[in-house]
Amino acid sequence: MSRLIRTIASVGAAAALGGGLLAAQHPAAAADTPPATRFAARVQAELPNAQHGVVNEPTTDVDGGQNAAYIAAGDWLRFDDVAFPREFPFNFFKARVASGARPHVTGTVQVRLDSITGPVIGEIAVGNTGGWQSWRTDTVAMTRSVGGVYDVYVTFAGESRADFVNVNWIGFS
Ligand SMILES: [Ca+2]
Ligand SMILES: [Ca+2]
Repeated sequence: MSRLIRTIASVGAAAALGGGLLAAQHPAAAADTPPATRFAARVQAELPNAQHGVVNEPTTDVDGGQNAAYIAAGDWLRFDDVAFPREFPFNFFKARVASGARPHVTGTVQVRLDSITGPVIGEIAVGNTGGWQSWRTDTVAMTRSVGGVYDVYVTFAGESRADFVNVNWIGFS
């Protein structure tokens, strides 16, 4: 199932970038390949090492590129080998989110380390932000400080099965 969805995401990315102009402006997005290492301060949501139920699309957010979309409860993203500073561990989880969810449709963006069933160490509640490209950055304190290298899981939860959020990037501080 996830393989099929990745294929769809790749086709969508290729189609979106086929015009050339966007590809020229954002060559990194065209590769559709997660970086080997990345710093926790900002992790692009559209470049996971694995995911379920998520499709990438071009974003009109300030830095351009792509965002992860069509996200409902039960969907997830995995980012391998994310580096947090060891000497000054990070305490906050942030997510760049937008939502055109219907009234009363809300959900949460959760972060876990090294296991998709591990404890949620940070959780951001999202409802309609004014549209699927109306972006805001939400920040929450985590339940623990994080230093070192981890596989970061972003899981999505909620009562509704409807899509409730787009994510451009996540980050820590
Ligand atoms: Ca989905
Ligand atoms: Ca992005």
